[in-house]
Amino acid sequence: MSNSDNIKPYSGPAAGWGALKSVTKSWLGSEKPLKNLRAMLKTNQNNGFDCPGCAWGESPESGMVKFCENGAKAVNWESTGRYVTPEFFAKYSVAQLLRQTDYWLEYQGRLTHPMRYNAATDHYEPIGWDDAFALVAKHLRSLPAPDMAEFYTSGRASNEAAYLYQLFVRAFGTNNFPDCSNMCHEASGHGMSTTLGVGKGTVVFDDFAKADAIFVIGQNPGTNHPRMLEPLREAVERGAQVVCFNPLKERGLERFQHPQHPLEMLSNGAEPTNTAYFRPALGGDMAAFRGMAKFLLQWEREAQQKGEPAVFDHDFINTHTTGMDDYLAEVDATSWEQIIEQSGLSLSDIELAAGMYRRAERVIMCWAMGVTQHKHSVPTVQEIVNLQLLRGNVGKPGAGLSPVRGHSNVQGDRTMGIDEMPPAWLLDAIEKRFKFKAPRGHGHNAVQAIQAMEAGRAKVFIALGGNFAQATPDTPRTHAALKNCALTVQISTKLNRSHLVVGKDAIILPCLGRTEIDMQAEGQQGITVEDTFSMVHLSFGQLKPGSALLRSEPAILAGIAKATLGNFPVDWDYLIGDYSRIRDLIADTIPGFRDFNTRLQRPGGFYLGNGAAERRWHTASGKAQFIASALPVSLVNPEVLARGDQPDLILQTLRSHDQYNTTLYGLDDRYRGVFGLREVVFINEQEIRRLGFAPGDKVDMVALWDDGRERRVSGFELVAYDMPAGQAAAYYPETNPLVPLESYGDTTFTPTSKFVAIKLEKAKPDGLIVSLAV
Ligand SMILES: Nc1nc2c(c(=O)[nH]1)N[C@H]1C(S)=C(S)[C@@H](COP(=O)(O)OP(=O)(O)OC[C@H]3O[C@@H](n4cnc5c(=O)[nH]c(N)nc54)[C@H](O)[C@@H]3O)O[C@H]1N2
Ligand SMILES: Nc1nc2c(c(=O)[nH]1)N[C@H]1C(S)=C(S)[C@@H](COP(=O)(O)OP(=O)(O)OC[C@H]3O[C@@H](n4cnc5c(=O)[nH]c(N)nc54)[C@H](O)[C@@H]3O)O[C@H]1N2
Ligand SMILES: [Mo]
Repeated sequence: MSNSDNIKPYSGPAAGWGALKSVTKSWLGSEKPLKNLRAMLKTNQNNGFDCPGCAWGESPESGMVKFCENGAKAVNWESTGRYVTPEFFAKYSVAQLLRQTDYWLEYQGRLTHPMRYNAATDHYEPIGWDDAFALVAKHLRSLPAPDMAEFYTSGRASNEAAYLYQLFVRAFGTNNFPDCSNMCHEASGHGMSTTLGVGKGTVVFDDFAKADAIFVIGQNPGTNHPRMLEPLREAVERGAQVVCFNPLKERGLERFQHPQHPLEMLSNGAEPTNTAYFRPALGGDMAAFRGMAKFLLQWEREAQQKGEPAVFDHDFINTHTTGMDDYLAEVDATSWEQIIEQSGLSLSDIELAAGMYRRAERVIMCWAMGVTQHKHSVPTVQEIVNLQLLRGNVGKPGAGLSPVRGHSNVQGDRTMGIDEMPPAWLLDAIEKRFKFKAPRGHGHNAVQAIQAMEAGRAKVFIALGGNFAQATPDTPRTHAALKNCALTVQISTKLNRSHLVVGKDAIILPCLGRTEIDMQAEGQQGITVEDTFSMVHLSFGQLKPGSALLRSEPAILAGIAKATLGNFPVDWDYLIGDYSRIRDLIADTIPGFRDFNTRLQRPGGFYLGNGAAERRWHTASGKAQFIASALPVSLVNPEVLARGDQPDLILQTLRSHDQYNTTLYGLDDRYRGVFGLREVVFINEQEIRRLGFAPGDKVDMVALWDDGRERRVSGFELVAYDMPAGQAAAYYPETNPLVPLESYGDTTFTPTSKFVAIKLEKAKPDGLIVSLAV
């Protein structure tokens, strides 16, 4: 057996000709190419709108048109000329829609009308806005306790929407704020606040131009943050090092061509962007960084003996840090055997990486989901910080920590108080400003929200964007949990599976997207977002709304709030008339936003500031804190091995090039050579044969987790791929049925999406493709 025609190796570079061709194709394939082009040109410019793609930021000075292939797709996807109307819902029952693929569902276009589910007919039917708000209010008010409602947020929501949402929900009486961040960068926030006293990255865009080395750990920028490739390429041109830690050779990191340098594209002259590429075991990064620290310590001791210049930055360590001795004792206590075994790297690889780190005066460490979606992600982030502290690589130009965020405003949403464990100062500030008692207990994160709905402890589920049913783990269980609700509400732009996994009552509230003009009583409104470098800026929609009935996210939230609480604790309609009134409330209650409306007028927006970047440490000790943790005894959970079954492979679930999270723009993954197909699993060819299969075979993947449930996805094609032994990689969300709800990060509750222990079985001939089955 050999692979199907869908699998063809890709030899071109990333982001060059192929990218532009693909973008052009999606423009031409769209009903409104000219309109989209106009929108594109305003993306990420002053007075334009913030790209609804990723959270990567730009230099505030740059006036250049900045876009990337995947930003183009995001804009194009939102400003489609296809619509999901009441006629559409009259034509298809929910049962019929459930049989369609995720790709098909979103491809149908923009939602146009508020709709209510009718269980008797199994169809959605139109409902007026006021009736919809009244229905939501009735459900909320009839709950025995406010904690029986869950309020989900996806990271596209604006600051203004997020702020109103948290105000309403807290006035209603709960901190149940599960959000996409729970499944994403939660470990970065925890790991950095405990060590540096800030939960956000310490670098700004301009630091990349000053760094001597940039480490890119567990991140695939060629697909997920394409605009980041430009500073990486510039770094290499300057002679700086780009050091990658990734088990897969991701195309964007290997070779790169920039679409804004057409000459280079003509010559097809791709150049290497990285100076070293290390391919660790899944979850092996903490061990790898521990190994690097062990080399640094050895070299520091040798330097001391020989009276040579120190390897550590002792001035920085003495003035600014605490806990180093305990940490170094832990480094000494960690054996090389364990480091090599767990990292999956050789001693010489680790020495090479440590040497590159030592040679660089200024180092930026970047990371994303390859670091944060593991059981031990918090200590892994802390280990990255420890290493940076040893050489004073925090709070100086060209150096620092950069967890590269996902959704375009996920960082801003947390700043606005979308937080199930809100800090006391936030609640104090809210109580002082609004004169109501804010709930003090911890609310639910995403995993706890599913558990609560499953057990009937939560009965109303409201989603501000996103696709909760597909983005979360243990798909059949999550679906059952949602169906167990009395009411599910989706505030969204496009149809997805979450709209179809309905509670007894269900409502769809269609909203404006970021590309669209938002007119309110006092005129056109802009919204604000915060990028991964803590820059806050305004964004104005440019396009005519997809339907006259659409309302903005803030207006919809205000409608629900007013119907539920009346004009308490604020006059909701008044706020919606002019969003600068919402921003005044933000300025009153959220640190860093003083004179919010005035400072926003500055081109490029303003910087929120970052204590650690200025070497001010808001930690318990008042210093930057080394944290000493032992490496995990085993990376594999006891629940996996409970029956004495050894996994065949460890699976990571990741993104293709043609998707934005659960939104599938197409079925190709060009850089990895997959076309028109998503049910594939990448494995090293020798491993495929070791397990008794051949490339092209169809298999089932079965997760190992000892709780009596079967977790299986079926009919995945085996693709031989250059990657380390013992590993597999397949796309999310199709593989979410394999991720056990109870398999999450310590203290973060982030599902271990990059570490799922699996067995391979020959596909059952009648195997269902699970992304279709509910
Ligand atoms: N076009 C596009 N852009 C996006 C998104 C999208 O879906 N599409 N999603 C947005 C969001 S919400 C986010 S959070 C980001 C996600 O951005 P990424 O984190 O880049 O996304 P993933 O596809 O999950 O890729 C994880 C990468 O980590 C590697 N990896 C997996 N496990 C490990 C490990 O244990 N160690 C190491 N060192 N590497 C590992 C994988 O091989 C892969 O290259 O992108 C954002 N931007
Ligand atoms: N197995 C596995 N699971 C994962 C991950 C993984 O790597 N592996 N990654 C996790 C990560 S990092 C994240 S961030 C989550 C993402 O989880 P979510 O944020 O919940 O999912 P998205 O797919 O981004 O949501 C897409 C939907 O958002 C709606 N939408 C789009 N734009 C707007 C808008 O402007 N306003 C509103 N109101 N709605 C809008 C549309 O209806 C669209 O269908 O998934 C997580 N799940
Ligand atoms: Mo994310």
